Amino acid sequence: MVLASPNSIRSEGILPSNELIPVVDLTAERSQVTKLIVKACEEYGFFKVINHGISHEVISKTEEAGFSFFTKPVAEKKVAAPAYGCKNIGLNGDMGEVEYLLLSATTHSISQISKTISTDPLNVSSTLSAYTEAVRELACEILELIAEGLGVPDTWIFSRFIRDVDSDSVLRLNHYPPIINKDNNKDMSQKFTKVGFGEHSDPQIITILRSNEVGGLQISLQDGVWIPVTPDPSAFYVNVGDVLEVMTNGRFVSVRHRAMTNSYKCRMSVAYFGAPPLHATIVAPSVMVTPQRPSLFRPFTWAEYKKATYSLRLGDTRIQLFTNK
Ligand code: GA4
Repeated sequence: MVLASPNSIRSEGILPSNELIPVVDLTAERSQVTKLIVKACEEYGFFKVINHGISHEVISKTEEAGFSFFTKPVAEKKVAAPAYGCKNIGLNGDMGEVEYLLLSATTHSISQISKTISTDPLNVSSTLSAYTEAVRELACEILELIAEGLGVPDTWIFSRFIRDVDSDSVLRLNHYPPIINKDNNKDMSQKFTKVGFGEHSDPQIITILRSNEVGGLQISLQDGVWIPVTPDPSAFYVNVGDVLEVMTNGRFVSVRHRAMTNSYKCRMSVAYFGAPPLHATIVAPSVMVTPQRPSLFRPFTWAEYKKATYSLRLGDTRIQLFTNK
């Protein structure tokens, strides 16, 4: 496959549908749920969750807060920098057709940032806090189901990190403005699709993602083959992050994904990245290490991993830096 330019993607190498993506109904029978989640994490590092129990009100208020911020004039949005960013991703020159709010997922940080993003900061702060608490709880529930499904005796082994008061979890709102097709020719829409957020895996433990009804997210199964994820505003999508790959001793895969822009409509996504505290040591529980599956990674702290992440480019793989010799 030859790409016309790094930012414009042709349809080759993109599978037409996402019927492959596993759907987990959290109200189904528990042992079925744990099995399905483990299988999805092993095969894709990605799945969709329905009947998650998070109220429509919490979700829609967060979407409203996001849109009312992103539709402000640029000069007003810049007041929220460095939480607000436009096009620049990370510290090493990565760029994308995206603007975002990136904040630490703590009540204090949310309330501070709310003062710079809204004229009704108390309202925005309580909206974003309620959303963060709800998705954190969902992440914990999923991580406990995972531990159970893997047969780890301490079922809080993964969720404890993100329940910790010192958890380094973050919340990100991404806004992908449309790439306007001046010819207004729908057949040409592929040509006007650009990379909103380039290919990468998430460094943390787990990501809980949701978007409005506009598509753009794609996951990578094998090199060069991308699967578009059909948007479902009533569901959440779950990504396995690098830390969970390490803590399952490579049994789960951290999914590589990217977000493309839409020619006509704004996409907004909200992602909660569940992370350990900076001082926490990342190591697979002993049941994950067997003679058939010897320990793949050396122990390291989340601070070390985060430092490596920010010293590299967005699309780089960092996990290899932490393998056992
Ligand atoms: C990808 C996942 C999260 O959005 C993020 C991103 C972070 C950033 O935008 O500051 C990174 C990126 C993400 C991975 C590699 C580094 C760090 C940009 C970048 C080039 C907040 C995260 O934790 O890692």
